[in-house]
Amino acid sequence: MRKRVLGIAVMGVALTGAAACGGGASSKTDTPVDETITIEAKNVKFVPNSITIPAGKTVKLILKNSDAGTEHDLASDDLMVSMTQGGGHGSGHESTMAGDASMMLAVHTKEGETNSIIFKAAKPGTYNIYCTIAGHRDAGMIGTITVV
Ligand SMILES: [Cu+2]
Repeated sequence: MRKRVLGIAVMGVALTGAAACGGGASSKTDTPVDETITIEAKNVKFVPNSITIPAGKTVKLILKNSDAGTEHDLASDDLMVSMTQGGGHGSGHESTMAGDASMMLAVHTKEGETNSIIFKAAKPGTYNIYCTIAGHRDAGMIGTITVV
């Protein structure tokens, strides 16, 4: 019984730590966010594999890689977004686009790590997402983001 409580507490700390570690020593954590969504990359699948976000609002998308031994990313060929924070290829190389550039949605995580991006999607619609790591898309690592 006590062990279970302790385990949950430790996990909470670990998650908080991972979320706080955005990759830069002085990463901006004060960006106002309208909605936060977490997608887990697990067993070469997105969980959930279908999300809905509000158009024109600031959305924080957290990609949590729970698979040992492989990196994952989440990318879209057709969802153009204004990136406020994050993106690029993980730790150290945060894109600092001012938010006026339209770029394709992409977030990358190494095994066991968590990364996030903050962005706005302007155009309502349903967009495909997938993992660009070789073989993962064919293995079913696909999904959709619906902007409403
Ligand atoms: Cu993958």
